[in-house]
Amino acid sequence: MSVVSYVIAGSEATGGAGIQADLRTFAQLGTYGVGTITCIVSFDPKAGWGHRFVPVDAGVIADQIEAATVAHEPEVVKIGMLGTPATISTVAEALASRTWRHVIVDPVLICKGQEPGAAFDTDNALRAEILPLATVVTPNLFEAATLAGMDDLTSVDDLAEAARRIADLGPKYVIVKGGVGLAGDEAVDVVFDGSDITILRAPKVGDERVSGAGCVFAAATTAELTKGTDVLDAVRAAKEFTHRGIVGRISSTAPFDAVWHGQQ
Ligand code: PXL
Repeated sequence: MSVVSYVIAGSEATGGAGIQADLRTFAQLGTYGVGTITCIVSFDPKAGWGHRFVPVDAGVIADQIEAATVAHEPEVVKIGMLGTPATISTVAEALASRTWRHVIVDPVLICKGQEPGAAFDTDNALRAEILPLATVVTPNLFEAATLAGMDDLTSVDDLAEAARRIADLGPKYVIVKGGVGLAGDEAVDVVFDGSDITILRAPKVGDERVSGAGCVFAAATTAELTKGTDVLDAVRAAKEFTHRGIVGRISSTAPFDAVWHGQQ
């Protein structure tokens, strides 16, 4: 079994989220991380830390995927931020041209600084072209509501309903993350495996969103699946790993802390 965890995602220049968090997570969990960059997000400290977003040329993305996949023949891939319909088509085509043991999709939909119209096209392209190729998808509350075509999700039953609807779009396993956005003392995740719902709970660590939590959760799931763990145990381990990183978070002059596990 390959020891390579492959990620196709965006760069987030403060290092808290995106491919930086993914590759760090792979290393922490003992897999060999290989990354392909789809876009570059550079928050702007001069303008309220808003997103500056630059897509990587589709041909350059295809070249990176060719180099990575021919060199390593990875079996497990995580898809993070894609950002444009052109990128989505390029990545979908590359994914479909190989067989994978697992394709983990973190459906990063919105990046402030993108045109709302463009984001709508991007959401639809992700739903139509990437989700059918996913074995595991990890939407947060907002992403789950958007993909499921539901209004606000406010209860565990709503999360379960969204998970069922998203499974109809193709992914075998859907994990809807309640996070800090769902009321209550616990961070609740709902896992749907195509027939059963499993509910995972952990105490919330404060009420602030911590940068990189979603990226690290999907990346940790990817690393565990690379090592041959089954999906439910991989998700449980990823939740525990992410929880520890939220507790150990690192601060910076940016207005949000980032997931960090301290010196190992
Ligand atoms: O956390 C979502 C995310 C993922 N990937 C990139 C990002 C962000 C959020 O800013 O910039 C590249």
